[in-house]
Formats: sequence, structure tokens, C-alpha cells
Amino acid sequence: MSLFCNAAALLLKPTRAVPAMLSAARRAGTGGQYDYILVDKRGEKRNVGFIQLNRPRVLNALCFGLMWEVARALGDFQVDGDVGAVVITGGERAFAAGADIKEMQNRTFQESYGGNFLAHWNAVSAVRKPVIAAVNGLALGGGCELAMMCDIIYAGEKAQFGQPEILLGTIPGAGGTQRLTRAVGKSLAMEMVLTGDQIDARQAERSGLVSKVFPVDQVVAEAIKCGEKIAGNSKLVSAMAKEAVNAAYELALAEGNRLERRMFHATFATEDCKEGMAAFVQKRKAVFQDK
Ligand code: CO8
Repeated sequence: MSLFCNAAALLLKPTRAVPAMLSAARRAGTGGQYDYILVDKRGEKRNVGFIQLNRPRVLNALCFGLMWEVARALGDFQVDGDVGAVVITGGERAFAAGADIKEMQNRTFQESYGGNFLAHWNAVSAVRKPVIAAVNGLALGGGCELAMMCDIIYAGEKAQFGQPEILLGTIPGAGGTQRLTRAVGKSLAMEMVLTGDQIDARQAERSGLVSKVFPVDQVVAEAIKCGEKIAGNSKLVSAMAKEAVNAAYELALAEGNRLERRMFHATFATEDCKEGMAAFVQKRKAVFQDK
């Protein structure tokens, strides 16, 4: 089990209330096998980690074991020196139709709060390598939230995004009220969260939730292409760039600009910065060593 997975395990305090889920986690946490996802490396240089959610019969509902496996696969890609970016995708009908409602329906407050229910979802936003969501079909509830935990969202023309939790008598719990509001603004986020209405790929693009829309059969290939482009840059400096952009969510402008400037200064300590600038001056392509 990777360090990353151990970190995820620390978030999961065993309580008597969640034995079934913990045994699912144990099953998912041993060996190299996955029950709920397909994991591969893609791209010409096999430098793009690839995770496909694989519960098509239930529209990729995000059960505990599936999200545990996603955390584990991301942890493995994080420490894989060849991987420079990761793509997460689902199927053509659904990226994911949300957290697994059947798994949640009988939970109590005591179990949820006491067991820090679903804290391991944070693993997706904690990974330091760039992550691209390639979304076809439905991205609802936790599915929309999972896409928003990624750094870039590419959507297929038929993608639908929504936060329908209100229709179940609950509210988003993995960033749907926070990341969605920052992405699309208050009015549209409020409308989606309060009515449960969905938006289509074009509206998602217009409102800034997704960066590009592609024909359904091209979105995964385009996401991998984007991953290859990112993986061709310095992995060290990409991690700094990701950290700096994410700081825009957390910090006031002056503090954010100061952090950005300090990280910019820090890039001058890397071999890759020397190589990048030398390559420009010598009119050749830079070869980064991730140092
Ligand atoms: N959970 C469990 N099973 C699901 C889910 C789900 N979210 N979505 C679909 N399924 C199952 C259905 O039960 C059905 O299975 P079965 O055939 O065994 O009954 C199968 O998938 C196919 O679904 P439908 O027959 O319903 O297909 P339709 O095309 O008729 O409808 C819909 C598709 C509209 C997507 C419909 O399935 C639906 O409304 N699904 C639920 C969507 C939803 O409400 N999502 C939000 C869930 S709550 C959530 O995500 C909170 C996240 C909090 C995370 C907190 C982390 C810290």
C-alpha cells in the first residue's frame, strides 16, 4: 500500500458503524487488483495515468470501495516517476451519477460524523500531479463534485452536470456548494443546488465549469492528448504551477500574488528552469529532467 493510501487510511477512523465499508476498503486496498475501476497508462510515452470508473450497471455510482480505489490509483500515479498527468473518465452514458444512494440511505448522523464518512474523497483534490476529468454523459451530485476536484474538465457534447442532492433531502457534501459556486458564480450555482436542475455541456463551457467540449467519441483522446502535453513539461514545475493556481481558491489577492512570486523565484533553483531558458535561447526543444 502506498504512502498516499496510508494517508487516506488515517482519515478513516474505524468505528463499529462502518464494518462493511472498511472490509470493502481492505479488499480494495490489497494487491494490484481493482473491482470498480480500470487503471492503465496511456499516451505515446505511457506517461498519462488513466482511471476509468467502471460500474456501468449503476451509472458509475460512487460507492465507498470505488472512491477508495480511485485514491489508491492516484497514490500510485503520484509516486510513479513516469507519470506526468492523470485522466479520470467514466462511460458514455455516465461519468458518475453521484454517490451510491443505496449505500447511504440507512446511514445515521452518528455513523457519518463519527466515522468521518467519505473523507477519503479528499484524496482526489490532494494529489499533486495535474488531473483531467473527461466527462461523457451524466455527472451528477458526487459525480459533478469528483469532476470539479480535478484540475481541468473536458466534456463530451452530451454531458450533463447537476447537483440533485436537494431532491434527496440532502445537500452536496464534496464541494458542490463551494467549487461549483467558484466555477460558475452564485446565481447559476444557487439555481442548480436549489432546484436540482442540470446544465448541458455548452452551458457548462459558457459558464466556465469546463474548458472544452468535444464530440462524445473524442473527449477521452483529447484529455489524454492534454495529459501528454502537460507530462512533457517539468513535473516538478507543473506541481508548483498547480499549487499556485489552487492557492487562488484559498488566499486573498495580495497573499496569492506573494505566494506566486515566491514560487516563481523558487523555479530558478531547478535544473528544469535553466534547461527551459537555455533551450529557448539555443532555439531547440527543452528536455526536462524533473529536477
Ligand atoms: N446511487 C446508486 N444507484 C444509482 C445511482 C446512485 N447515485 N444512480 C443510478 N443508480 C442506479 C439505479 O438505481 C439503477 O439501478 P437498478 O437497475 O439496480 O435499479 C441504475 O443505476 C440505472 O439507473 P436508472 O434506472 O434510474 O436510470 P434512468 O436513466 O432512469 O435515470 C438518473 C438516470 C436520472 C441519473 C437516475 O438514476 C438518478 O436520478 N440517479 C440518482 C442521481 C442523484 O441523485 N445523484 C446524487 C446522489 S447524492 C450525492 O452524490 C452526494 C455526494 C456527497 C459526497 C460527499 C463526499 C464527502
